[in-house]
Amino acid sequence: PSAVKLSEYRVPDFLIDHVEMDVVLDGPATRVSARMSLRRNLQGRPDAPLILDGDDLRLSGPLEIDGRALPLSDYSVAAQSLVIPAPPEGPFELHLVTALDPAANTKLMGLYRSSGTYCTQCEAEGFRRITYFLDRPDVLATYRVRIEADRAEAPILLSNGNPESAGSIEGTDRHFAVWHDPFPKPSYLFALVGGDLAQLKDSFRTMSGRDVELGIYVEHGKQDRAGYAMDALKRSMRWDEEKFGREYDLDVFNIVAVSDFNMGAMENKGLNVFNDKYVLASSDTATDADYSGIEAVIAHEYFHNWTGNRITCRDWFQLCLKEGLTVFRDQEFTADMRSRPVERISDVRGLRAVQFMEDAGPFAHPVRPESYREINNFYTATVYEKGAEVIRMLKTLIGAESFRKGMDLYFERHDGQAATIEQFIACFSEASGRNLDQFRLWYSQAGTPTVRAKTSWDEAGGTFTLELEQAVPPTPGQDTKKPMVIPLAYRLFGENGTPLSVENSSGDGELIVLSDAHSRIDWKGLPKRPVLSLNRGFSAAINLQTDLPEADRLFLARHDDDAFNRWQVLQTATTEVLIKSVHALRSTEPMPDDAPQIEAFAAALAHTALDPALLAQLLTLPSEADLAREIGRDVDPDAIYNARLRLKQSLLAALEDDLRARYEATSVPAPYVPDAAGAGRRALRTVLLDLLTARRDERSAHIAYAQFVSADNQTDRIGALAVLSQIESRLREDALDAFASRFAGDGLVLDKWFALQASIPEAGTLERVQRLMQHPDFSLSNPNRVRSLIGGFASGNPTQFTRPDGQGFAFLADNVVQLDRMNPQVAARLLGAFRTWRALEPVRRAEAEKALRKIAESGSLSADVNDLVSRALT
Ligand code: B3K
Ligand code: ZN
Repeated sequence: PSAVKLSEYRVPDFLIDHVEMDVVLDGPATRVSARMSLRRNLQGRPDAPLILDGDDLRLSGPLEIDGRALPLSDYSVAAQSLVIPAPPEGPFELHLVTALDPAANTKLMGLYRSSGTYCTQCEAEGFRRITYFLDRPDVLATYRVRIEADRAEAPILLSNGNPESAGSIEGTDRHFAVWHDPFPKPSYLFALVGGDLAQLKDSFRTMSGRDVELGIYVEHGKQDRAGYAMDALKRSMRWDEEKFGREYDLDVFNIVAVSDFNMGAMENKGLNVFNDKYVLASSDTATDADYSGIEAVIAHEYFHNWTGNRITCRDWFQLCLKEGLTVFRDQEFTADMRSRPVERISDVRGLRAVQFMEDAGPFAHPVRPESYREINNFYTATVYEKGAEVIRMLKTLIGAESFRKGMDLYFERHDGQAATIEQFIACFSEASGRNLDQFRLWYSQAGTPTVRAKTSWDEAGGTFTLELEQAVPPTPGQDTKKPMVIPLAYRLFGENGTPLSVENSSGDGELIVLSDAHSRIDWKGLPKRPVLSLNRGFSAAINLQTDLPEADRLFLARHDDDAFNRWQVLQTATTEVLIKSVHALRSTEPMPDDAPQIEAFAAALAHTALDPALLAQLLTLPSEADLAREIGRDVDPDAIYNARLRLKQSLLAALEDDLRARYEATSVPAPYVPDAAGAGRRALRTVLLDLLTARRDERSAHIAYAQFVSADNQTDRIGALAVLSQIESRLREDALDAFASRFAGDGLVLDKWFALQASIPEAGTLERVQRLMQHPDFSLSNPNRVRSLIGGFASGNPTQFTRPDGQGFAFLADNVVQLDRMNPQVAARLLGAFRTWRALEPVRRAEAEKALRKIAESGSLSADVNDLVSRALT
């Protein structure tokens, strides 16, 4: 397919104001009748034909315009469109009927069936798989939807908006329901559900006193696992009122959980459809991470009601307008619900592990891309997570008050519209009185900026100087870059850790705004050389290189009042030691001295007042992916793995007593509560268990096994099993078997079991994964199973996926090709594992390339896979 370009955007030639749909759910004989009120767009091309999008559709019966059948000669149907060359000049009603077989829809886009339930997914271009339409986000229509189905098979019938009527169809076993959505919306927000589901009910009174009925629909027997999601929903609704002044606008808000879903969830107006992974939780089946994932995704989809639905995107290039902003909002929500510093650390860890990687490889693209071949491939960490960082930087730059004013202006000015990034940014420059032209480079320039910071001290003049230098690396299609606007929050500390309040030469309070390639900042009149804490809270999404002397680092690790930077200082030091070890392991250089790391960890352990969640973060070594990214080229995943293990072993040798004492202190029996405090304690427990078992011997296996068998909740159980699965032993296999029989038939829980086994860093793992693909609870047609087992291997097992014999790559390649015939989106997602293949050492790199070429040559690929493979290879 040819590329779609932002520069070629044209307003639609026609508009659709209203749609009346009649959907008859009837297995392979399902029919969709659509009556659309169309009119020419006066801003469009005056003589343009009407071209409706369609994908894989079958028309049933003749087309009608204003109630009259259209002669066959007056329209034509092609693979992806329906063209009416000369439609009426004035407004008219077009009626057409399409015939669908939802059960045969394995792409899970459009109308499909998940465990028998009829459901839809329309973003980005799925509505065109239901009916012919102007399937683009800048065509906004109101919808009335009548759904009809067998009452026994589908007692629940849902669509967007408010329920209008319902009833039986006399003389049959069938019934119907009519839904009306008064808010004009683009087709990607359309949704419909029909099935036999259990309902959890609740209600919410909005800030203006309206009562909203809330419903969460799940498979029968799982209602008791939906309570946390409902609680998270109500907290999200309240939070959006309090923090952004946004009130919910319909009489009902429904969520449906389905087990076959291509992504996490979907924000359809008034009817969110969710991957059941982000709804269902009980202490016995879900981990703390699952609970916080549910809280975040429920909030995210709910927040889309204003940022995405009431104000939507003009075109798909503006995707970050809704996604980056909504991720920012859900991150702020989590920070308010849980611990702000812990949320920040874990968000930054995620950003670096995925987005920084993406930005440094063949898939790098701007937050607002300029062209795409397949839009589904742009639901990326760059659009989402970097998109959120850009909003956060904007807020830091203009201040919280102007930021809120800008948001208010945005909601007021663009409500009901399909907007652009330019319009969004204009609200903030008006609200703050600041020119944001240069800031907009964050949307158009790909690549993670590097900032080098050099400090100096002039004793005689009492002047402390900071020299900054920024550079943005070249990325595909962008060789040279301009300097960006980089907001660096900072603080200077005097002796004993007291913050100094001295104006810097650029005068911006405790904020340096770097906007040139080079810049120099002076602080004058200081009695002593201060210690600088820079990029506090990760105020700018950059790679920061500082020349901090060892003494300053130790000082900051102890005294910095920014918890993020306290964590960062230790991470940076640990990363440096680990990289030295990697080099030593691959050469004859001596191993580095890890005494300073041991000392820092000992100090953290001794700090009893520290929040356990924060301590868990401090004690977690940089990941293998983090180290690979820092090393950047000629990466040897085995050496990275061994360097980390070696450091864990030295920490254990030096600190065993402290680690054990602390571990035992976390084991206090307490009833499971999925709150931040409990989660922090359990996270710490598993991090300590991992260190305590670093010898990976039989005794280590016993320690982990003991936690596994005594666990009374899934977090402790899976934490123990994750640690145990890294140790080759009989106990590991026993524990894995016990887990499998306990949760047999529960795919969602077994996903954790699949993923753990896929991540075992041993030569036998590939075979194990292949064997597991035959497991009765595994299925290639379920996206969650594929992601946990195949995705878990490709993205969660750096040493085995990149086996030097190339078999890991070849395995992925074969599965991508096979899956592509069934579900291109899921197949394409797996290719994300290749985002860093060029950084590998030559032997592995050659094998990765072979596998990519094999995919490329396998013929009849989907647009999704084709686009990624060709980008990976250029
Ligand atoms: N907007 C959806 C993602 C749709 C992905 C389409 N390939 C979920 C979300 O970001 O909230
Ligand atoms: Zn979203």
